[in-house]
Amino acid sequence: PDLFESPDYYLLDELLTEEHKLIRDAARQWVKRDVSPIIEEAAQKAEFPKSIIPGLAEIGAFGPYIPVEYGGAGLDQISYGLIMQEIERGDSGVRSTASVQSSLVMYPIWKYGNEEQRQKYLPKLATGEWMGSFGLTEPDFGSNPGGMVTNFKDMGDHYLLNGAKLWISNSPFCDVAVVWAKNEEGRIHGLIVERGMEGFSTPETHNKWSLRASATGELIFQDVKVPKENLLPNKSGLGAPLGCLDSARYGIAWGAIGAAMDCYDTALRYSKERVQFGKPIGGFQLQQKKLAEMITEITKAQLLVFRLGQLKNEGRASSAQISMAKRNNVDMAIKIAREARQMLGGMGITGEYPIMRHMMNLESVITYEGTHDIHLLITGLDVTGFNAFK
Ligand code: TGC
Ligand code: FAD
Repeated sequence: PDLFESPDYYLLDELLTEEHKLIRDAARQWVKRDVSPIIEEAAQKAEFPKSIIPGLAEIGAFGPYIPVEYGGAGLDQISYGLIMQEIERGDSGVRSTASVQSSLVMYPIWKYGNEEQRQKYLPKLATGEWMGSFGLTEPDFGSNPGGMVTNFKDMGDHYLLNGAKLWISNSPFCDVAVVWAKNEEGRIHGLIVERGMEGFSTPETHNKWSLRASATGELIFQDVKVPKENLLPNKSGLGAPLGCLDSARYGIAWGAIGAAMDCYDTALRYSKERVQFGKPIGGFQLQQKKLAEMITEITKAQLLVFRLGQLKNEGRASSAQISMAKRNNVDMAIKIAREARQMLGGMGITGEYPIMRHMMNLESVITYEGTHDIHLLITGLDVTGFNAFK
C-alpha cells in the first residue's frame, strides 16, 4: 500500500526480470518517500531541491548504464527506462536532472572522452558530488543546433572559448558543463568547462511556469581559457551531441509514462470518490471514456518502450525509432494530464494534487530534446527519404 498504484493492464511485469523489478521498486519507494512529500513546495517556490541529489545517486539514476568501473550502475537499458519512469512519476524536473547528468554529461565523457577524462569525472558525477549540464541550444539556434556560433580558438597551450548557451538544465548549480562549440574550421567539438574558470558564468532563467523544480539557465563564455585536455577527443561533428540526445530521448520516452501514470492514478481514484448527481463521477460515461482512453494509451506507450528497450539492449534501436517513442509518449502524457486535470474539476488546478504540475512540466518535455514537430519530421524523413527540415 505504500507504493504508487502502477497500471499494468497487459501484465508487462511478466516480461521484466527480478532485477528490473527490484530496481524499479527501489526507485518507486524512494520517489514516494523522498520526492513526493517535498516536490510541490519546491515547484511552488521554483527551487531545485538539492537535498535529493544523494538519493538520486543511490537509486542508480546517475549513469544507470555506465559501467561499474566508472561508478555507474552497470544496468541494462530497460532498467534505465524503469528508473526514469519512476522518477518522472514524481516530477519531470527531477527526471530532467537525472537525464542530463546521465545521458548528456556522463554519456559523452564515457563515449567520446579518453581514459583520464573518464577517471576524473565519471565517479564524481555518479555519486552526485559533481553535477553536470549540457550546452547545445543557443539563443538563435534551438531546433537547428548545427548553426551554433559558440566557438573556440587554438591558442597553442589552451583553447579560448566564446559564446552563449540558453535554456540549460542544471546550469545554475553545475560543477561541470559539456559544451558544444565550433573550432576555427567550423567543426563541432565537445569541451568540458568547469565552474571557476575565468569568464564562465551561469545566470538562472526565472519566471518559468514549467519545470519549476528544475533549475534552468544560461552558460556564458567570455574568453574562457579551456585546458586542451578538456576537449572530448573521440567524436566530433553534429552527430556527437545528437548521439547523446538519442540516449536522453529514450529515457524521456519511459519517463513520460511515469507522469501519465500518476495523472491516471489520481484521476481514477478521484472518480471513485467524488460524488455528483448522487453517484461517483466514475460512473458517468463521459468520465469513463477519459479513463478508458488513458489506460489504453499508457498501455500502448509501455509496449512501445519495452520493445525499444530490447532493441537498445541489442544495439539495434535507430535514432528515428527513438524519436517516434519520445514524440508519442510525451504527447500521450500531456493529453492524459489535460484530461485528468478536468476530471478533478476545480480541485485539479490546485497543488493538492500533482496533475497540474505534471501538465505544466510536460509543456517543456514536449519542447526540449527535439520538439514535437522536429520528431515528426524525423519520422517523415525516415519513411519518405525526403528532408522537410530545410
Ligand atoms: P543532419 O544533417 O541530419 O545530421 C548531422 C549529423 O548527425 C547525424 N545524426 C545523428 N547522430 C546520432 N544520433 C542522432 N539522433 C542523429 N541525427 C543525425 C547525421 O547522420 C549527421 O552525421 P554526419 O556524419 O553525416 O555529419 O543535421 P541537421 O542539421 O539537418 O539537423 C537534424 C535535426 C533537426 C534532426 C537535429 O538537429 C535535431 O534533432 N534538432 C533538435 C535539437 C534538439 O533536440 N536539441 C536538444 C538540446 S538538449 C535538451 O533539450 C536537454 S533538455 C533536458 C533534459 O533532457 O531533461
Ligand atoms: P525553435 O527551434 O525556435 O522552434 C520554435 C517552433 O518552430 C517550434 O514549434 C518548432 O517545432 C518549430 N520549428 C523549428 N524548426 C522547424 C522546421 N524545420 N519545420 C517545422 N517547424 C519547425 N537545451 C540544451 O542544450 N540543454 C539543456 O539542458 C536544455 N534544457 C532545457 C530545459 C527547458 C526547461 C527547456 C524549455 C528547454 C531546454 N533546452 C535545453 C532547449 C531545448 O532543447 C530547445 O528549447 C528546443 O530544442 C527547441 O528550440 P527553441 O526553443 O529554440 O525553439
